Amino acid sequence: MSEADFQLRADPQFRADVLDGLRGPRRAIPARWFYDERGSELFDEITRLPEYYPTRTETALLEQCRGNIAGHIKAGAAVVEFGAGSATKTPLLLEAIAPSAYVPIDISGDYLRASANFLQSQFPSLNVIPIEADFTQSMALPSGIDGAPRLGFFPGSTIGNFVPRSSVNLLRHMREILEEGAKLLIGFDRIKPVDILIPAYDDAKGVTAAFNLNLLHRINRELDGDIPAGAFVHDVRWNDSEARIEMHLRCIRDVRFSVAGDIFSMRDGESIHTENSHKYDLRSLRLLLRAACWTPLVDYSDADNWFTLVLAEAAPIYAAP
Ligand code: AVI
Repeated sequence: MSEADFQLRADPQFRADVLDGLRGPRRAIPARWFYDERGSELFDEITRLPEYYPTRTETALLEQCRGNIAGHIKAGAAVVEFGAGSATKTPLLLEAIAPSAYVPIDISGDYLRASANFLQSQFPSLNVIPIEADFTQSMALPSGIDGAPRLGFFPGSTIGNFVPRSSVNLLRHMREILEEGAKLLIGFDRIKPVDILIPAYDDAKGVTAAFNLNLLHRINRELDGDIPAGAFVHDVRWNDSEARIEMHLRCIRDVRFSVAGDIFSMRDGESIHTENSHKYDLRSLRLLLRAACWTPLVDYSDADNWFTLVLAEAAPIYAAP
């Protein structure tokens, strides 16, 4: 492929994030770049692994508490999902709420349309309005839901993939999109023993390792790189002071490689930080919501306190002492 061809094919933001991330003294690449087609397939496989408890715990919890959640939601509400809907969790909520409309928002058009078509087939009379957009950026909701009470839905503990300052910014932004008086149903993964957390991100079959290493293959393919993926291993750490799981790609020998024409070298033992997954206790997750002007109304946790769903309200901002 010529230099010109590869410049055309590469996403300029991906290129900038990778080059900046590899240059720094603490190398790091944003986790959102995991999700090319192969990465999304591998993530899907992760959610079904025995070690990866969040998906099944949140689904069971939603099944259990959805009747109670529905009791807090006004009739005729529109459900606005941040991300394309899952084939299991979203129907549970839609059945319980019986909303007037369902608005999934996702940056990946193909994935969004496939998921919206599936949900429309499950709920033929529901007004499904998919929006292809990056919900971290400024955007407007469709006029078709003007005047309807709004329920935002952000499951999956995806909020944990943002560092605290970014998660507060994102939650504030969601409040602006949904507007005052809206509610938000959001999933948080809880702090738990390290011997449960580490295997959830370092499974016996090596699916999470493949998910992490896929990032190097994506860089090589899309950014004309020659990173020797075999010289890197999947490395999972619990960072106790930040209350988060970290994923890294650690070199097991000295390497020198090029990406998009730039040359990089790394020493044996150095790593690229590829993901954070923050875990919360009840107080810290409530504080995070309050910091973003969301008032927690009710929370629901499973019997082991492994996962919590919170229903919060975008209350008016009063002067406070
Ligand atoms: C998408 N997100 C909530 C997952 C998590 O648990 O942080 C991503 C993931 N990374 C490795 N396994 C799962």
